[in-house]
Amino acid sequence: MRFDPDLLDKLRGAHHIAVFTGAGVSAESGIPTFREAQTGLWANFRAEDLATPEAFRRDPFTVWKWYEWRRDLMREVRPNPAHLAIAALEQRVPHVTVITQNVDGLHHSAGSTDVIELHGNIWNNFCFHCRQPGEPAASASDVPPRCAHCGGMVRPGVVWFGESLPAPAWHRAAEVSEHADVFFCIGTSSLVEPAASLPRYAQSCGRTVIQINPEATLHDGFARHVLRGKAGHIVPELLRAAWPEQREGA
Ligand code: BJW
Ligand code: ZN
Repeated sequence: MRFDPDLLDKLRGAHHIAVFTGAGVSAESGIPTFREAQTGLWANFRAEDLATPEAFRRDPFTVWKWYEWRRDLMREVRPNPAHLAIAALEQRVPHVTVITQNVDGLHHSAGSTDVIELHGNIWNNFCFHCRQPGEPAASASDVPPRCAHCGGMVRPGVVWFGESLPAPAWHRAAEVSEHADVFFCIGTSSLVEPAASLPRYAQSCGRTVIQINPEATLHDGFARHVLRGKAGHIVPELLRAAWPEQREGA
């Protein structure tokens, strides 16, 4: 694959790179994305029946079972070449910040050291009633466990529709988007706000936005460079093209 020489120069000269990721980055690890018509996590459900506080209030058992099913799916998955290449950027660029919408923890597993989780982490739990952290999800249970403090039901540690994003994570993501020299936007449909506003914001602050996705998205218009294809192929290729002298994984 041939890349624009301006893009390669920009990467080599960057002091700080932001990498904004969505479900597409984990697709090649075997985790279904959300919105693909046949195979997506919501192919047979409506998001509002599973990923809202109202859904949990109405039917905590179904919501909990859906998250336990997803945790089972994720227990065996490994980071793919896209996660690994993003982590390897840290050997080439002084500062790399991953801003992820994903809840699977795979950027950490791949070795990225500065990861902002905008939508939480599926392996954490907290009390739906008093918000005290619960036991992390080590072993599966069919029903939501009870909170040790107040007896309320424990829920997964993710951000549902209608809930605010964790304030420290959101403020830091905005700050990084404002200042990073290069802003990658990888594997997200860019439909969910407020996260989807970050590429727009980075572009309005004069940052170089690079979009990587096999499909067209709403944010292609904000990108200086649109690279069409799978993240697991394009991200490692891009690193090899920008830093040909450095070995893979180093
Ligand atoms: C590949 C690939 C490969 C495939 N390589 N690419 C206007 C302004 C502000 C807010 C709103 C608004 N209108 C509505 C709202 C509210 C709402 C919202 O955005 N709704 C939209 C549906 C319109 N937002 C919220 O409620 C947020 N909170 C909020 O706004 O707080 C303020 C507030 C408070 C009180 C009242 C009202 C407002 C919270 C949003 C939380 C989202 N949570 C979820 C679930 C997390 C838990 C869980 O995992 O179960 O987060 S929803 C789901 O979507 C998940 C994802 O992180 C998120 C984004 O999805 P993503 O990653 O983009 O995945 P897909 O499947 O959509 O796309 C995959 C992409 O990958 C595709 O493009 C493929 O082509 C590509 N791909 N293979 C590279 N190999
Ligand atoms: Zn509690």
